[in-house]
Order: sequence, then C-alpha cells, then structure tokens
Amino acid sequence: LSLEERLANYVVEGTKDGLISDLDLALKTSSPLEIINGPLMAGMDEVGRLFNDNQLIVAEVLQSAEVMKASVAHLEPYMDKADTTSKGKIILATVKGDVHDIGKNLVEIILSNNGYNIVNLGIKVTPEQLIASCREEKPDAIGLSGLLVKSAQQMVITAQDLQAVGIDVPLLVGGAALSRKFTDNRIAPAYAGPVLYAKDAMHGLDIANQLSS
Ligand code: B1M
Repeated sequence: LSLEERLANYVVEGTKDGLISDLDLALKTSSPLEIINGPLMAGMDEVGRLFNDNQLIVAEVLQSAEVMKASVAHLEPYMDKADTTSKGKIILATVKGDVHDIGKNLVEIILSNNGYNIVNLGIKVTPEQLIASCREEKPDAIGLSGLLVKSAQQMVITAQDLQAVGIDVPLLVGGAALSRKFTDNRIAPAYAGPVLYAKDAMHGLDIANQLSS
C-alpha cells in the first residue's frame, strides 16, 4: 500500500500499529493539515460510508475516532503557529445532543495556534450553558459545531436563545450537517448578530481573521 493508503487505513481499521512512524514519514513531504485533510479525512469518510452501510458498529467508529485524535495530537506541534498577541476570545461548543468533537477540536487547535484565546465548552452544550459562559467570558465570537442533521436545527434554537438574552457577537457555524444555504436561510434570521458559515477549520480561521481585522 502507498503511504496515503496506509494512513487512511489506520483510521478505517481503527488501529495505531505503525501510525506514528507513517505520520512522521508523511511529514517529510506534506504539512500537518495536508495530512489531516487528505488521507486521514478520506479514511473518516470511508468510516462514515461503512457505518451507514451497517458494516461498522459504533464501537468500531469510536476506535477510528481515537486514531484520528491521536494523529491530530501527534501532528499538532508541527503546525504553523503565529507569534501574535491575542486577536480575540472565541467560545467553541458542539451543540446540544451532539457528541462529535474532532472537527471542533481541530478548529480550536488552528484558532489557538493563530493567536485566538479559545474557551472550549466541549460537547452537548445547551443554550443555557452557552449563555452562562458568554456572560462570564465576554467573547468576541461564538463558534458552534454540529454533525447530525438534528444539530443544524439545534443551531437555530441556540441562535434564538442567544438572541433572546441580547447576545449578538458574531456566530461562526460549521460541521458536516450544515451548509451555507441553511446558515443564511435558517440560522441568520434567528440571530441579531452576523452568522458566518465555515466549511472547514481553515475557512473558520479566515473568517475569524476578517472579523478581528
Ligand atoms: Co457519528 N455520525 N454518530 N460518530 N460519525 C456521522 C456524523 C454520520 C454522518 C455517519 C453516517 O451515518 N454516515 C451520521 C450522521 C447522520 C446524520 O444525522 N446526518 C452519524 C451518526 C448517525 C451517529 C450516531 C447517531 C450513531 C449511533 O449512535 N447510532 C451517534 C450520535 C451520537 C450523538 O452525537 N448524540 C454517532 C456517534 C459517533 C462516534 C461517537 C462513534 C464518533 C464521534 C467521536 C468524536 O467525535 N469524539 C462518530 C464519528 C467519528 C462519525 C464520522 C464517521 C466521522 C466524523 C469526524 O470526526 N470527521 C461521521 C461521518 C463523516 O463525517 N464522514 C459520523 C472528521 C472531522 C475532522 O470532520 O467533524 O466534519 P468534521 O469537521 C470538519 C468540518 O465539518 C468543519 O471543519 C472540519 C474540517 O476541518 N467543522 C467546522 C466542524 N465543526 C466546525 C466548526 C466551525 C468551523 C468548521 O466553526 C465553529
């Protein structure tokens, strides 16, 4: 198998045997984000497909998630880091009812490596928890992540609840269940401040940089 195929396979098979040495090999020719967005994401997509086809069970998908997390943790120190003073504070959360956090945690790594102060509230974050954190932290923006179809709807509810208590800092939204269209047509009308859709973590950084400039 080629190196790319082996990297995707670690994720699909949920195994870490040989993973670190292959990641180090890949780092000789590719950047950490190229490795994540390329073979590792391809592996995750295959896991999603097999799971959808009932060829994998949740426990196996969890093993795959562990491989992805271990890979990101290994690659993190090699990512570009901006040497800047804080560009602003951003609260990140996976919305209520959703446990998927690999994408959100990647967003955290990329934003914090690029000068943002991140408050990561974790998964299954209710609007009430988010509101309490906003009152305490006074963020410059809020980032919501969600991968389930129902999470897109939960983002609308969350936006409404934030608006109801007068919070209007920019809302950055992302995750596989979302689209720009859904964001513009459904989430933005429910919120007083700007609502911006990011298709991936780097796009999220671009948006944050536009907001802070
Ligand atoms: Co779940 N899961 N899962 N799962 N899982 C999906 C999402 C699914 C599409 C798989 C499938 O059926 N094909 C499907 C959703 C169906 C739907 O609603 N449309 C699904 C399902 C059904 C479920 C359960 C309901 C299964 C069950 O229990 N029967 C259950 C739900 C539990 C819950 O949330 N209440 C469940 C559970 C799990 C695991 C726990 C086993 C595990 C998650 C582990 C973890 O996250 N700690 C898991 C996994 C791993 C997946 C897949 C295979 C991979 C997700 C992932 O980590 N991708 C996924 C299928 C898939 O996506 N191909 C699937 C890699 C990650 C880097 O990408 O998170 O998309 P992603 O992030 C991207 C962008 O979306 C974006 O940037 C990242 C890239 O740079 N982004 C943002 C994300 N958030 C952002 C925020 C931003 C900006 C950009 O700004 C704030």
